[in-house]
Amino acid sequence: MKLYLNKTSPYARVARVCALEKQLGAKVSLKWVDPWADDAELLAVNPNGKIPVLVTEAGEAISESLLIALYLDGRSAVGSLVPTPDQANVLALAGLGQGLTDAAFTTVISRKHLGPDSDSTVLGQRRHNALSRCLEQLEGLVETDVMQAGINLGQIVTAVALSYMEFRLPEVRWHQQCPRLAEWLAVFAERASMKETSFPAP
Ligand SMILES: N[C@@H](CCC(=O)N[C@@H](CS)C(=O)NCC(=O)O)C(=O)O
Repeated sequence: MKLYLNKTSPYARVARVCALEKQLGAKVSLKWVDPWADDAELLAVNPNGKIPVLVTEAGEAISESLLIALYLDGRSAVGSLVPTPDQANVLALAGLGQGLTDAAFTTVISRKHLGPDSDSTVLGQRRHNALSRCLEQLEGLVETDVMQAGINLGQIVTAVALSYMEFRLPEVRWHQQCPRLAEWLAVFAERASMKETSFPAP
């Protein structure tokens, strides 16, 4: 299998953490690409031009981080990342974490391409409000089974989203607003899969 990725994409990091947690690291070769450079090889496997993309051994190109995660989950016998009977809780948490990533990533990209004023547009305000609401809900979930049980996809997506905010939006002081979540992330970030895929120093 071949994973197209870069070092700063939260979506690509989710795919990579899943591969490592499923002990598939040796079976997934990493193809580093710049998704913003219209790389011909990337466009050949994903006309959408985005990472991550996982090309399977049979040559099927799967895009979208959560779909890649589900595919990888079925590729090894190591404990499922979407375990039953908690499937619904895990998927709900994964959706919440993905929403946080989307709001954070779009904020970063809008600032970069449209300038800092993009924060005060209607869409910028909506992103800001979405970030606050997602963080508040996650803070309320910290003590629940889905956050505390053995590793699952929801935890991975959430941890990567929070870590991405530390990396790209350090001015959002979510650690103070969400102390239990900050503690939870500190423990989760000690996992080998998280350390191996850490974002570069800003
Ligand atoms: N929903 C997608 C989002 C993927 C995405 O937006 N990737 C970014 C990098 S973080 C990208 O490749 N952007 C390039 C572009 O938008 O042209 C997923 O979950 O994989």
